Amino acid sequence: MNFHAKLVAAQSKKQSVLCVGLDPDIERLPIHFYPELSPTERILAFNEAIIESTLPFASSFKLNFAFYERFGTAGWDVLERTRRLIPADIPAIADNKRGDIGNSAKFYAQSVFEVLDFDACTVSPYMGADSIAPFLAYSEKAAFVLARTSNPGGADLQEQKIGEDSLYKILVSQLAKQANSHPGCTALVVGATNGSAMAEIRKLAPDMPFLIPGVGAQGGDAKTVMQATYKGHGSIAVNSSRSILYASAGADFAQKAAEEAKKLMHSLRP
Ligand code: OMP
Repeated sequence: MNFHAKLVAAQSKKQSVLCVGLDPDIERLPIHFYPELSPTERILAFNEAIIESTLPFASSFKLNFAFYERFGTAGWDVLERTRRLIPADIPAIADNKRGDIGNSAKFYAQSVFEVLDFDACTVSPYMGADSIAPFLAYSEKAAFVLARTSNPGGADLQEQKIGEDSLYKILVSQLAKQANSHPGCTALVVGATNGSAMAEIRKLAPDMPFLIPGVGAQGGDAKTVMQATYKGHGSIAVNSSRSILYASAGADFAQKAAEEAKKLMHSLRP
């Protein structure tokens, strides 16, 4: 089953577009949670508890590699082990924001899709079509290309005008055209913090799946996201990390994470 079919199936089953972000920050883990373990083993135990408690409400999970790579080899090991904790019928998205010449990108794609066995990953479009192509060569997987990001600096380049249009719109139009030759594989990252950009992108790419981060800690609004982008099961995966992971710093963190995930799931219904 390819990534998109898996996402559609998981979202239909759970009636949820929520993507739980596994971005574990060791400084924010509950202080009394396995204090005897090493930092990376604590992270693994934390992830296990979060996956278990939020699974009824999550139709995908996303791992941002920064939170693992910072620990070197031990962090990479926990990244691999965390990925394996995600059930086979739930899409696992690697947030690694790759982008390089084709000859190098093909090995990044091999690493994330074959070795780590993620279902999708994030890709930076700055180096152009040949830097994205190696990811699209995997017909069972998907590449989420950064279109209009949620951060304040997202405007610096993405909103620059080239002729009449801003750079992000030119990018999305080009990707939407080529998406037909890779159905379900080409997807977009669209930040939740900019309502008009979300709506513009959906107009230009009516059929492409969006990964939408920025709800929760970054202030994006669930209702605006749904109105601007939702087009049925598999059309969007809305990520939130900190608002769920750190809903409580106490012994009840997993229960509070589940409550927060459930609340967010309900607010993300059409
Ligand atoms: P929270 O702000 O804690 O919910 O985390 C958001 C997650 O989405 C982090 O892993 C970010 O790195 C990621 N992200 C954004 O916040 N904004 C973007 O525009 C793109 C991403 C991403 O590619 O996932």
